[in-house]
Amino acid sequence: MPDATPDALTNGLLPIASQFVRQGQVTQIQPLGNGNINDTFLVRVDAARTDTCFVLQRLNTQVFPCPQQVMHNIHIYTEHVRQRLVHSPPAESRRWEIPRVLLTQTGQNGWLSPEGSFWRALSFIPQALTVETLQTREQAQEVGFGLGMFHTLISDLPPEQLADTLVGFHIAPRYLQQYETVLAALPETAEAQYCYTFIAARQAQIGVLEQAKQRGKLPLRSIHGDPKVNNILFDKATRQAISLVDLDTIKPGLVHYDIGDCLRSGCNLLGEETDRWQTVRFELDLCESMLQGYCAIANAFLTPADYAYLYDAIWLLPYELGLRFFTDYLAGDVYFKTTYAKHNLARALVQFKLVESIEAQESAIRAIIQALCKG
Ligand code: GN1
Ligand code: MG
Repeated sequence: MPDATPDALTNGLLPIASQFVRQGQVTQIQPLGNGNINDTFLVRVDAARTDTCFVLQRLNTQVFPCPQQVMHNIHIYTEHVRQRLVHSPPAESRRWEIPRVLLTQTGQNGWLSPEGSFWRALSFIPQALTVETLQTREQAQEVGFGLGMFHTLISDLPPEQLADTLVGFHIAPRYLQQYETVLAALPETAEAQYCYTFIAARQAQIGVLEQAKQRGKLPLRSIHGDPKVNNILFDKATRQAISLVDLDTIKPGLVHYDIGDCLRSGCNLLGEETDRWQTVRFELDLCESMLQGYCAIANAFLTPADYAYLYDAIWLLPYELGLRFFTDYLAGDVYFKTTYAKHNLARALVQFKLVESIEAQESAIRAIIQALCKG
């Protein structure tokens, strides 16, 4: 939607937002965040002279073909965590928030528009902020702790209770197969050649986590699927992590997908949207703090085998995402939203630079993991 002003964009949304309002009137609708898949808005409602907000989202049904399964998983997750926080909260007590699904006026958990779009609403968590990139070790430690808290709270949620809402998500070898089917369209630019060579040189390693899963070394667990740093909410006053939002990809998987994804997004000071891809690097000190924060709480359920594959996860997830972005660039930008012609190519280059930086610091990263494993 490149040429739509925020107003033009949101005006047509009033009838949709109103489906989720039981009391009061919608006073404002603004775009919220910058997700690559769904469309997200903040809706302000004036009810009985108090101002309240909620989050309105259109689920991308090209990506999530069964919205009801997504809602089912969110329901299972939120109910499980609510119970768990009451009956067996983690030792460390702190503010921890779970978004609530808001129902329509007719009591449904979503609304299907006449054109076939699926809309749903979630409660807005107040007194919170998000960041696009991390700058300090304290923030990194909090992000790690937040992911660890999220995993701990669902560590006793059997993954069989969750539907597979996005088949093949984070199954890295499948992304390689998809890439191979679009390769015929490889443009002869230096950047595309760099990506092609980069992928080819490493593709033998792409199955590292899936093989460990198949051999029974790494168990399927309930996971988040998309814990990028901007999905962590920090308390405005204490700056502690208080929630992990964007719950659409909660499903069975390996915690390694989450750990790798969180580190690849958090340990890159320039962020994944930078156009200065040549200078992207993986920050070792942020990596250390994030893993320390994570293990401080996740140590309770992590096994020695989990630790043994942490480096592979840190290496694989940026490689996988670079591959996904590059494939989408070659396929004509059919999956990730873009705002300019070579956007997905630029994003791929950023991820591949991170991988290079991780490889160059492999022994230092392994030493950090080793120290945590013993600690
Ligand atoms: C997508 O939409 P967003 O930004 O929350 C993608 C993630 C990627 C991320 C990269 C369902 O997430 O896997 O890591 O972009 N989500 C899906 O920014 O594919
Ligand atoms: Mg997401």
